[in-house]
Amino acid sequence: MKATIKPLTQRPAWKALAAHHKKIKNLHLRKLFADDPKRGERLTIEAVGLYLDYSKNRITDQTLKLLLQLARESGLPEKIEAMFSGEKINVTENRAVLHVALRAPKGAKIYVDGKNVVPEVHAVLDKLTEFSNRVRSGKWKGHTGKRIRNVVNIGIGGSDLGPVMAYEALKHYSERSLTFRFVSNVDGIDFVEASRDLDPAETLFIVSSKTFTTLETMTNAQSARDWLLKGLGGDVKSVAKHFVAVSTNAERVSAFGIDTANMFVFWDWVGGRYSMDSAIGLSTMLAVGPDNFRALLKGFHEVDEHFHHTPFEKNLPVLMGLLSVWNNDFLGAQTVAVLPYEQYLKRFPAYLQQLTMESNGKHVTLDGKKVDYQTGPVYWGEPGTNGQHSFYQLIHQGTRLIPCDFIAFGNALTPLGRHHDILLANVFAQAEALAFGKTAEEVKAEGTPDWLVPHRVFEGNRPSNVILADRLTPEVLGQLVALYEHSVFTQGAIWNIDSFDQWGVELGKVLAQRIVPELESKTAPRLKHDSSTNNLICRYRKLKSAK
Ligand code: G6Q
Repeated sequence: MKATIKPLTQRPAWKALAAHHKKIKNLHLRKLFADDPKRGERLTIEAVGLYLDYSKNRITDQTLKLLLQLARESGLPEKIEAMFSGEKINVTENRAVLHVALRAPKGAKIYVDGKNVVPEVHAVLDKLTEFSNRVRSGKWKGHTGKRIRNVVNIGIGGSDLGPVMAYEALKHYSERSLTFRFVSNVDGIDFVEASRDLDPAETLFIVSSKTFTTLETMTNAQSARDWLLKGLGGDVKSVAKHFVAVSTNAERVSAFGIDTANMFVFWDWVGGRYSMDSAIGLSTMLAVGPDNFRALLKGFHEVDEHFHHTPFEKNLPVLMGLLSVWNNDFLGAQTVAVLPYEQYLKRFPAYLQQLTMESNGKHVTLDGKKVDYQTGPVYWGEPGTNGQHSFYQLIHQGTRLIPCDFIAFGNALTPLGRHHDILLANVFAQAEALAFGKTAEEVKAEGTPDWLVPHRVFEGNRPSNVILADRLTPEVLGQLVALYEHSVFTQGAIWNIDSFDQWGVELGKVLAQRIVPELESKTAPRLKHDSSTNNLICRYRKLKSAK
């Protein structure tokens, strides 16, 4: 397969897209819609309960045809098959990429190195279920015999962003008598604030770390251990009742003092940013209960099946990925705004930042050649309508092209007067205004003086997707996350990059470790960095000793 795939810019479809872009680059969405009155119905897909309206993208039928051809020429069908069949597609780490196995139904068979991993996945799910039920029902007691009322997840990156996002997204379904906190930053304030009003006797810490070596997490876990022991009179036996671990590293978990009977495992074929549906989701399961957690997995699986088996022209993640490639590589968009019109999804953009940018922020192809095209765009966003009163100005009238993904729901989880209609009116209005803008003639017709007209003109022709679902259920959350996971996969496949490694993150982990002893040493260290770093270290040492 590898040998037959040409470098991206030499693929016939890429060349055809470049020529096609020259022809249509000045075409306005106003004209595209005027010429095709059914466009807004035609360029839509509905699958697994998600509705995608992609008609407000700057594309024609020919663009779509060429993008689909590009997917085939890029080996996307074969790459999808390779992922689902457990091939080691994360080449730089020589690992399979099997988050899809985490949500496969019990009877499924997915092999890694000749071993079906699905039974293990379900064994862990059952163990998580049993544990969650014990905590939620009060059967699991803390060291002093009190039941657990507070759960603190300690983790960072992939071991934090998914749990935080899912907790916020599914708060409506959560057990309100339990308090959930998430500690990630090594800035001590994160732990101090998260623990300040908690009773250690009622607090359970989940130390979530795939490697169990991450400096931030280990530092926070140690402080949590000290805090607990201080609060419970120093009895080290209390640790077993108040700490559980989620990790792939039993040795380290045990060295920390956590009973490995209270350890929930996952595997090296689960990438950190793809792990919220593994045991890393323990805090989610504790919050919303095992049934809702399984509904979340069901939603993921539905989109996995859809991605795996649906022809590309009707395939939601494939189309979203291809449109993103078009906007990024041909229209020159450098960012994508993700704008959920659903307050519960307030952490969804932050979650997607890691998923998209850690996955596709790569500068070389799978075979190590520097790319001569743009790869992953910057993802960012805020929930609507708040963003409308701040950065939307730039999206409407600035000089940059910012494609937007609007996400909205037909029904509010807790309806309140007219709120939901007003919320949804804003989504539709924003997408409409971005696409069609307001011409000088229209502005003049409103009686605007000539000098003011240019300021009030909206060029329009700003692309957007609208994703609509019925309501934010655990199942729909799973669908949305899987939608973006596979869109990221599609983009990475076209760019021919490794979407599953993160050497940039690894670098950060090593660098800080080198400097810590230089900051802590009692005597002046012999510094061998550049003059700026040396100087900053000296200045910091002076600042802290002056205290
Ligand atoms: C995710 C990354 C990274 C990772 C964190 C935490 O894909 O690998 O964000 O999740 O660095 O790592 P640990 O879970 O090993 O502590």
